[in-house]
Amino acid sequence: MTLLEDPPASPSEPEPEPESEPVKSATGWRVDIPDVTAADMRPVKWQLYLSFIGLGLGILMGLLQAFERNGQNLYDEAPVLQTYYQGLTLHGVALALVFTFCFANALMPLLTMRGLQRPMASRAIANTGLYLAWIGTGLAAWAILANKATVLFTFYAPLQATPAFYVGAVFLVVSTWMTTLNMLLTLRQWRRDQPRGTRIPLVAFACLVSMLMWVLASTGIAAEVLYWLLPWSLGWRDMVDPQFTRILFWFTGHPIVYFWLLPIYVSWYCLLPSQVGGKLYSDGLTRLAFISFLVLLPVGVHHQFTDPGIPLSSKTLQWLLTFGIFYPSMITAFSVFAALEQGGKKRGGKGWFGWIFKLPWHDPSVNAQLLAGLAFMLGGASGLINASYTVNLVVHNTSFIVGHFHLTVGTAVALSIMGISYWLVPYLTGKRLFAPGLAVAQAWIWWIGVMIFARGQMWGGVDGVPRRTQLRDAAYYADHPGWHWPTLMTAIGGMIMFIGGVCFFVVLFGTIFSKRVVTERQEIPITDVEHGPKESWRVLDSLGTWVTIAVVLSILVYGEVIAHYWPINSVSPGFRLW
Ligand code: HAS
Repeated sequence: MTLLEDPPASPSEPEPEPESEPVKSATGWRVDIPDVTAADMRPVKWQLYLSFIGLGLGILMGLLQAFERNGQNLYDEAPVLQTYYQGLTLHGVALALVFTFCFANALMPLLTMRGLQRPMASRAIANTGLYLAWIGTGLAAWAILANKATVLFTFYAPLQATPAFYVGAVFLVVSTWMTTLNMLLTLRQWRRDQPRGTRIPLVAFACLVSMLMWVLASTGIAAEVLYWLLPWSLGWRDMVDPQFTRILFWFTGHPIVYFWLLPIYVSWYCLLPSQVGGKLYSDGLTRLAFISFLVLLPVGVHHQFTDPGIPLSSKTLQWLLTFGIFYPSMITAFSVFAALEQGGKKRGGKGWFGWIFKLPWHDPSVNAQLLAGLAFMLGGASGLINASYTVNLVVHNTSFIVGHFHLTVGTAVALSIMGISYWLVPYLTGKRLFAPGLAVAQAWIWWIGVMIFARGQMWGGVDGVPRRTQLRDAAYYADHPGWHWPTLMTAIGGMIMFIGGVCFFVVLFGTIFSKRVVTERQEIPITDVEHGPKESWRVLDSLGTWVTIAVVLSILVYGEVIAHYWPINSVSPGFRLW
């Protein structure tokens, strides 16, 4: 049987009812995955800790950026850092690549293990992925801190970084491939043990589809770095084509946002409903939503609406596909709202809105994810503004985009990760959550901060405030009329977010170093489904079919872009800022 082979058809489809067995019981702390040992949990835990290091570095840089918007340049005072752009690179790489990737490397295998009720197939692969992630992060961090990679997180040519930066990025991406390979091998083992036709448990299915989407999507950035940027940085290649490498970057660069988002969607679909006492509406609809993200991955040109060298036909096609990929998020909004409403009503909530107040807002994990979801409604709406071709001409390269992505990745994703951590860290460490009241306050502080921050960025953006620019150092921008209030709001909001971030780390360290151990069995709150797999099409489980469709569509859509662009025009030497 191949890894992605379709599940064999069978008239009956018994749901697996695996026995859960304790794995750790010295203090009474046990987890709900049979046969899993501390050695199986180690890569999960250390991927998570690396992710938190990324978060910590990122929010520290965010504080400096907030001060910059308030007219104070702290980069001259800060140790190691030399420029605003160096700090901004660290901010972007630490958050967009390290924090998110390593969180996926932790959560996705854990939930796959929970779904399939067995440890990962290969401890060696899991550990290799872990080492690659740590070494990759170390290399990239060294390059950035040495000011040899001030190229921002998009590392567009012709800006050139030292080779260590690209090698670090490659290692980080390969660590995610290792995770995916291990998950697929685990699926294969599981299939061997199941009666023919057994449906893949929903949570494991969602994790697998998300990772497969990312592996396909990351081929663009892999080709860009391995064939062009790394050899160019090593001096083995004199010139590159900046526009062509940008096309490759954005092939990966849009689906990368779904790689950040989908672990959160797994939590919103498969865990949050049970945390609030509700049920997920439909197994089939959920599978369809995840498959849509896989199939509709070639939409990166919507980041390049203003770029030359890409024909209007490609821009129009990808604009249409972008509106297509809006639907799985609408399915998500419907499904999650339905589950929340059911949970709230079971708790005595009445009427159209009464159930909202009955949700368990006092639970730090639920509270953070609800607030993250509320922010995402605005983040999603602003995504549609960006995606509208003509309106994009107004907002592109302005701070409006920064407002958009702090509502999406900066809150829907980051705040959900914090919320998930409030059950995940106790689950992995056997320690009780420290200061749950502070954890609830933390999420509110972050959320209030981002509302002010994003309002400032978006207001400024429509008035033309550029993004990725040290405003206070540019004479024309420094006292630009009309920009005072939006940039001040950005500064204040950013500082409030920083306080929310510090509170998160207080709770985190308090938990990890706590002496208060958990004594009961730790359970991942997997949700029940109202319309289960018996009511959904078997073909949805056919991972091979969906991957093939995604590959064919990507070749067709990007074939048109590349055919029009050809031949590659390598004209640019590297520009080094060191
Ligand atoms: Fe985006 C640029 C379009 C989603 C991140 N985006 C960016 C950049 C980033 C980013 C980082 O078309 C900048 C990249 C750079 O450096 O240049 N984006 C979209 C669209 C969507 C979208 C159409 N973006 C995201 C997500 C991101 C993200 C998700 C990170 C995770 N974006 C664009 C475009 C650009 C862009 C253009 C280029 C702009 C330019 O010119 O440079 C959609 O997928 C959004 C769909 C989402 C929804 C929301 C559904 C709501 C839900 C919440 C349910 C509520 C709950 C809570 C659960 C329709 C699911 C209930 C609570 C209670 C209390 C009841």
